[in-house]
Amino acid sequence: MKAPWSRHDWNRVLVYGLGVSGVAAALLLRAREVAITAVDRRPLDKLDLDGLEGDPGVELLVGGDPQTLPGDFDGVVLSPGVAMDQPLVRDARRRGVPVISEVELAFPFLNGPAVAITGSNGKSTTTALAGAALRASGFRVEVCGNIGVPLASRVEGEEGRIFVVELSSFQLESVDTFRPRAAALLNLSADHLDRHRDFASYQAAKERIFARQEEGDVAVLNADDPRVASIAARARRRFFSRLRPVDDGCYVDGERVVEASPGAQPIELFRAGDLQLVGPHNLENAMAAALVARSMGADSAAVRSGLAAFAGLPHRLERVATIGGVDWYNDSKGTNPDATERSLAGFADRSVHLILGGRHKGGDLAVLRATVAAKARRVYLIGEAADLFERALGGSVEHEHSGDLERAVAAAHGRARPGEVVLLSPACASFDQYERFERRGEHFTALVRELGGEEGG
Ligand code: UMA
Repeated sequence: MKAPWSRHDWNRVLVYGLGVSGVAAALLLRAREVAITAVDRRPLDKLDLDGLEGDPGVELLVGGDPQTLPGDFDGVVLSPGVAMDQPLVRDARRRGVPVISEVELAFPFLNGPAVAITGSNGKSTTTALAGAALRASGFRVEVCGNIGVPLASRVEGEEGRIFVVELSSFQLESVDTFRPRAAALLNLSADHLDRHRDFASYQAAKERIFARQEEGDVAVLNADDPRVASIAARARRRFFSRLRPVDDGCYVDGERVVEASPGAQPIELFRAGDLQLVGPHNLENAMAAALVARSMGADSAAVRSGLAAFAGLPHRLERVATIGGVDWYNDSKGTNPDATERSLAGFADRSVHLILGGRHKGGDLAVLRATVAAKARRVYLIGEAADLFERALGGSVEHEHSGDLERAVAAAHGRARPGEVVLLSPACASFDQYERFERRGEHFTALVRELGGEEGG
């Protein structure tokens, strides 16, 4: 029997990009008997198609980016990595063919409410924290989206699950009806400016997370980030702040994180010391996650225990070893200057041997200068962006050109003294030397482990 096709009356769809989200979108469509043409610039032997290649309802066009829409289609489903200015996408829009993201495709099929988290930094950690807090409160939860699990791949399953979805600007660019019951925008700083035209269009993509919310929904906003705090929303706006009390939301009061709601007594939600995660940015992430969970009815004690039990995600300020009194941290997911600055904030002044560099994504690297000069004892430059960083840091800190991670790790090992820290937080994408940031982080971890020492937490 044909499965219900609730929103679109589509019979023929082009799926652009065959990474994990394109394959999940294609499988969702095929389960509903929609004919698809699947496009990817990579050759067949480089793709993992999960059985799609043997399906007569799937036409494969691989090994290049077509310049025009190859036929008549009811819609185009975009993978996040495919830019809206690709010629095929432009052609589809010119012809009036709807172009939607994989998240938008999946949304009408969800059999439970969605909550969503975006921001320039901290969104994966916050998504995982919100999932942990909701789970501790007894909800069944699917943690998915940009964190690595396409939303389309989680559609099948029991009813009543809460979908906790991390969304990137790439995914938000082409959502239309997606309506999260609670949505958080954590912070805004320059990122992906190689893909978005300018900061304004990057911010506009991020704000789409709130566009379809209704009055009973909740918009969670960072009161300490002026660009975020001033965003208007139809939903109830709840704020989090490290710096001052808020009327509706949560804030830091000494060691305590307090939740305030209009017409109710403030309550203690958790304590900063409950968290296993370190750094001021993680306190913000935990507050945002708590508000998202509370919006869905999570109990305050369960929120506290869920947040406290969470030990962190790999590649995000992950302590991988202590060797001769030196702590080694893998922060390979620190792929823009703001992320690196946040990670540095948690360390003592002049204690960090910082490995920086990779592929620059646009934006001003000099924003890092003051923090790097304050926190770093020495910088080890790697990858394509090494010269850009050298100019951006302007001689404010000792540095060397290491070229790659092997040499950077060896050099830092030779120089770091007990009590100091070696931190890979490159402020750049990995694609000049690695397939993805996880590979870079794994390589770093392997190199560090070869040096010996006790394992980290
Ligand atoms: N492709 C083309 N033509 C193009 C561009 C890409 O054919 O013009 C093809 C590539 O050859 C490749 C496929 O499209 O085969 C890749 O698609 P994709 O880059 O969208 O990757 P997916 O495997 O589908 O992973 C995506 C997200 N990737 C990106 O946003 C770049 C993953 O986020 C996400 O976890 C996954 O969907 C599940 O939702 C990664 C990421 O780097 C972690 N995100 C960025 C970030 O966090 O900063 C936004």
